[in-house]
Amino acid sequence: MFNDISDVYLRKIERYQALINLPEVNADNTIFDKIKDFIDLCTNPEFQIAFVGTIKTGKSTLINSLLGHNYASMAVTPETAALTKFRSSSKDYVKVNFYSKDEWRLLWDSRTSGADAFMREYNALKAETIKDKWIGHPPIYKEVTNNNIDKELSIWSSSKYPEHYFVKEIEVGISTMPDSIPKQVVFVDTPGLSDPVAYRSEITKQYIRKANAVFVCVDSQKVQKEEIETISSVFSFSSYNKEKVHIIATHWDKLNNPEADWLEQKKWLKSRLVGKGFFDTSEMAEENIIHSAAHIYNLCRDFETITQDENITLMQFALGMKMDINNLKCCIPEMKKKTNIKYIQTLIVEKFAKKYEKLLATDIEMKYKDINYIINRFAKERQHDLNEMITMSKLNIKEMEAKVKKQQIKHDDIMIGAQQLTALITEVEKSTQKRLDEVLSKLKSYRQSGI
Ligand SMILES: Nc1nc2c(ncn2[C@@H]2O[C@H](COP(=O)(O)OP(=O)(O)O)[C@@H](O)[C@H]2O)c(=O)[nH]1
Ligand SMILES: [Mg+2]
Repeated sequence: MFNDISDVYLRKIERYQALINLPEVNADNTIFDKIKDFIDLCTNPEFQIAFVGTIKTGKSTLINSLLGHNYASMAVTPETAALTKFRSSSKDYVKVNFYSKDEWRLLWDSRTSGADAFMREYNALKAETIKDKWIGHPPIYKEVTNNNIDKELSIWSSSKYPEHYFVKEIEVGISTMPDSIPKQVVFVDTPGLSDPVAYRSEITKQYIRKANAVFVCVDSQKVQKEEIETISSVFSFSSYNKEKVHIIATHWDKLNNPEADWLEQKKWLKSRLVGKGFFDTSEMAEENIIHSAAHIYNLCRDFETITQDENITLMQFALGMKMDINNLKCCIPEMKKKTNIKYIQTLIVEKFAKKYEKLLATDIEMKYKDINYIINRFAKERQHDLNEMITMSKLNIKEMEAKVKKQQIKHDDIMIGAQQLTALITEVEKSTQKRLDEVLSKLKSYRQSGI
């Protein structure tokens, strides 16, 4: 009998000990991750537009359309392995951040069974021989001319070069972005969601959670079960704000009969993407499911300098659209319009860029409330557990003595633990409130100075 009871107490004490042990409190990652994200957001208020999707769905091509020049690599084999942020800046620059030793170890250990190709390429490029040089390397900041951004970027992000394995994140400053995109609005090109190195897809997932808007690129030629799964996972990381999710059906020009086929396809997509775990209403789906033909747009934009083959691609498109291909140049404005890129650009400006401060402030407030709620719940749970334990340990102090002694747990320790926990919670609450105040006043000063 006694053994049964003491075992229960022992288990409780072990559980309570785990709860009040400060390093164990630390192990509650959701709280600490959320606080870290919150502090990141507060100290560096950026409005992030993330472009996600499986490999080769046209993320980089779309970003290049929106940025007005082919900065991001779109070559057929190389993929974007490092997360790349593009932002407006007075100077053109490329800043490269490398993995730390610990991050690299996590990445290396997270290779999945599908990582054979990753390993083959890693070995073929003899990446191991330069690993020590780059892991833990301090960030490299390089000012470049606008024309050289793509070259500099490809050194660090293209899988042709072994250096790209060790790059965690690249930031690109662009001096020629339209004025309608403030420098706090950042376009993020992400590595594929189904990367065989789990750590890299995890980075993308984290970004989806953090991003203020997400553009999920799916190839309109193959919108099937797999793509719906990608979209579904994006929604699951965006559950508190489904409106931020936009589905971009890329390669629209490659459909057999783009205009008619797209109507059918959008109808099908809407039927699959409204409801639990997807868009809340069909109006939201209607607005946020968008087609694009970014490659065609970029060819039109660069018409004067494109190759013969690219010219043929444009001609085929014009032919399919029943335009007068004898005078291709005259078809450019109409072709550009069909690509839908202007629509996406306007949507980004009207829906996000013009209101980014307000949207950021709302986001910060929501995250703050969320953290407060979790901390309160956490504190209440712990307090309840502690009170219960204190009462019980007082009542049964004699019976417990032997066990308690054995475990070297004293009532005082528990009380100290409880006090430390309360102090920690108060501290965290104070610091989040202080940060919130700081950020709101920072945002206010941005508004006042008209930045
Ligand atoms: N025809 C056509 N090709 C596209 C379109 N978008 C991307 N591509 C091509 O698809 C390939 C992969 O695009 P990329 O942007 O690198 O894909 P990512 O891996 O998602 O960044 C490239 O060869 C692009 O030229 C599009 O809308 N239409
Ligand atoms: Mg890419």
